[in-house]
Amino acid sequence: MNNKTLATLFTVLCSFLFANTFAQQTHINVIPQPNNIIQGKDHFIINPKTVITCSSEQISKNVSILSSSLKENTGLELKTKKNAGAKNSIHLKLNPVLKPEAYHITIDKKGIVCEASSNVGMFYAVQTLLQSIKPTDGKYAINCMIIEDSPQYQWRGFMLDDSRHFFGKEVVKQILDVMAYLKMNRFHMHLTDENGWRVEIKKYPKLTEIGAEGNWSDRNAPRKFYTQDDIREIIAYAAERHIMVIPEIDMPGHASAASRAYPEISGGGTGRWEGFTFHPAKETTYQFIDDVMTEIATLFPAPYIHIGGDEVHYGNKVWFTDPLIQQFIKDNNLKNEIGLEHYFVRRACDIVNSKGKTMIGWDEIIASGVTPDKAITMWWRHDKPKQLTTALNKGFSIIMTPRIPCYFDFVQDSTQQIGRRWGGKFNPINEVYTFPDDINSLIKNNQSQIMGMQASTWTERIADTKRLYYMIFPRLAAIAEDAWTNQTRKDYSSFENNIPDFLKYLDKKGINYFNPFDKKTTPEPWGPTKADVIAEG
Ligand code: TNX
Repeated sequence: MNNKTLATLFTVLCSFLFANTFAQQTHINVIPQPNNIIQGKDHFIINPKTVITCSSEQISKNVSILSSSLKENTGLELKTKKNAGAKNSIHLKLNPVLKPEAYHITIDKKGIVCEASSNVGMFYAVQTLLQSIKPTDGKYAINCMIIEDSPQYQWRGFMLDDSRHFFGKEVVKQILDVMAYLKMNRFHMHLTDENGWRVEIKKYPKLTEIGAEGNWSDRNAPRKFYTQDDIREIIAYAAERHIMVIPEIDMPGHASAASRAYPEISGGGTGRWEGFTFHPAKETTYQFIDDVMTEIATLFPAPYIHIGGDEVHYGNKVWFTDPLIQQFIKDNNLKNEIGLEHYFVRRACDIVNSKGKTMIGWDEIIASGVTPDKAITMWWRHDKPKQLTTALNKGFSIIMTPRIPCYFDFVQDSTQQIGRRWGGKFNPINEVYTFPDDINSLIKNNQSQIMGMQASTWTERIADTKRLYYMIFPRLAAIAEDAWTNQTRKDYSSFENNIPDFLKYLDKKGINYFNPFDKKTTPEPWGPTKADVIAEG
């Protein structure tokens, strides 16, 4: 046999083995499930002599993250060394070829090598590793394998409504910890709405002196809000975990708290929707929004500002009779009140763009005339799929957060009494995980426009932390895997097998949750007032 024949034989043999190994590709006990796993034989045991090594400054931050988390999880206190190539080591290696959020992990009998091109990629490698290291008979063994992973979507989000009830920065930090564990990377803060304006704006102190008073359960509750220092603290905490913080200042509707503080820019409203809108025909309103956006744009480094834009028709009755508004519609050829609403959104978009940011808005904004180069939309009205297809046809980038299955103010089990339902439907974890078929096929056919997925937690009926966590967990894990893992790699039964370890992690952190396997162990927390007991349609 000559060399050439040998080489050919070798290649054939390798590709056979390669194919075989791929055939064994399987799932591991990690959420979100990595996108590519090649299982090997044997295992590596981490012992007190194992060292952590890292050859590049660029990713070395992760050495202390890995060593302190390992100590916390396993009690093992591993030494760290600079040089690579040591036996019995966990080596963090810079691999400039990989995309920023991607990572590789190779585990063989001699040790572990994690590769990434950036701190974020290495952070995700560390998360995967930490979840994979589980004790068996008191030993920390990990199976030999190669993991090659990167996210399906760039937007893996969670939204918290801090307006209806305020939760504060310690709660936010706990949520950010769990998000990081699940490789989620977008935290959307819904900071203003009917019940409270929750972010300090220096130029308009009454927004928080008056507008931060009260909440959905109690109009007279003491004022609560984030100072600009608090926001900076949250942003820094999130950044360490590679999470971007996106602010939402809702307009022109859901503005009641701002109206209470500055009635002169209120667009009026009656009854339940008192002061619901900003006044759309006064230049002082647009000046106010410009000033607020200047502070928000400086405070939040994210390239996006969310302007809401939802449900204006709920509380804009006054627009139909206010002479100033009617005159404004005529003067600007806006046809009617809807034309005026669209005008408002376009101006808000111009203001946001003028601060160097891209606007995000709820799916109402796609009819306003804003364009996909200036704005992104969040599709939320699951009962209006046409909004999604129109947004797609218009070329918008879209973040998927349809009420069903992405709203976490909907109950997660038929036995639960407090929280929303829609025509009898609600959001159990398996449905958050699988997504409805029609949405899945739209996503599949429009991949390039789908930025990702987000769970949104509205808090009208969530008045305290215990209930908040009960609604968020463990469903957040399902959204995380929806957004990270390719559709072809998703498998509910394997995901379900991984939930118990996630629950243990939550237990360790003292975070409440609903246990889908044993409902009795986690009874539904009662709301502080009887008014919370609503299962609405
Ligand atoms: C709709 S989603 C809203 C919120 C409510 C939520 C309750 C959206 C853009 N607007 O104001 O809190 O439903 O599920």
